[in-house]
Amino acid sequence: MTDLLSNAEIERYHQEGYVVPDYVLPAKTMTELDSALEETIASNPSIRPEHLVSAHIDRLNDEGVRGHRAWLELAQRPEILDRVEQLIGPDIVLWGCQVFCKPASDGMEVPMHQDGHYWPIQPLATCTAWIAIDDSNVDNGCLRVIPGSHTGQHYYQHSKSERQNLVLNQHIDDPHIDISGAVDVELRPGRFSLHDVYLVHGSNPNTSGERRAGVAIRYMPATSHFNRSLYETSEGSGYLVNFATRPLWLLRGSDRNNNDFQIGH
Ligand SMILES: O=C(O)CCC(=O)C(=O)O
Repeated sequence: MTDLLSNAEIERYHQEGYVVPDYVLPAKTMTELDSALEETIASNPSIRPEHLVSAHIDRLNDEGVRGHRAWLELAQRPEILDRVEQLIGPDIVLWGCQVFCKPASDGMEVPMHQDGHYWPIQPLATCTAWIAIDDSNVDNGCLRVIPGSHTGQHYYQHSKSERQNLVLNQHIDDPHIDISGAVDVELRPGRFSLHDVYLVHGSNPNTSGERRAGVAIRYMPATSHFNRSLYETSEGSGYLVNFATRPLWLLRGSDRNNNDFQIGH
C-alpha cells in the first residue's frame, strides 16, 4: 500500500465532496498512458476526444468507441483503489470510464452539472477518480468544483442547452447554486482527484495552446445495484451511452446487491 488518505482528507471528501490525494502515478505509467491516449484518439477519428465513453472496453464497444486496455489497467491500480476504498468501502465495482481530452485551442466546455441524472445506479452512489494525463490548469480548462454542493444528496435543477460546442448538453440552473464559487482543481500529470456523484462540477473550454487530457473512472460500492432496465440506452447527456450491455467489474470485495458481472464481457 502507498500512503493513504489521512483522516483529515477523508473528512474533507465527506464535507466538500472531493479530495486530491497527495500521490502521483509513476512517470513510466504516464508515458504509457500518453501513448494509449494517442492510440485511443487515432482509433476513433470521427469522435470528439472529449466524448471517449467506456474507453476502458478494449474493443469497439456498444457506445461506438474503440477502447484501449490501458484504461482498464489504470482503473485496477491499487494506488487508486486503496483510496477509493477509504471513501466508499471495501466492495468496489468499476462501471464506467470516460476519456475527456480537450485539444489545444478548441477543447470543449463541460458545463457545471451534477453526475448521475441518467446513471442506473440504485441507491445512487459513485466516486469518480479524475486522473490528469496532461498538466491540467486554469488556462487549459481544468476541472472546477463547487465544494459542499454534494451535501444532503440533493439534485439541483438543470437546464438543457442547445449550444453545439459543449461536452454535455445539461447545465446547472438553480438559484441555490452560485457557480461563481467554483474552485479550480489544478493537477500535474499523474495526480488525480476523487469526487462524489452529487458534487457540482464542470470545466471551461480550452482556448490555450496546450492539450488538456484526463480520464474519469467511475466506481460504485457493490452495495448499490446497477439497474440496466432503468435506462438501457440514453442520449440524455447529448451523446450515446448503453447501460444495457455495459460490462461491470467487481474489483474488490463481494457483490452485495445482485449485480450482473456477465453481461458485456
Ligand atoms: O473532464 C472534465 O472537464 C469534466 C469531467 C466530468 O464532468 C466528470 O468527471 O464527471
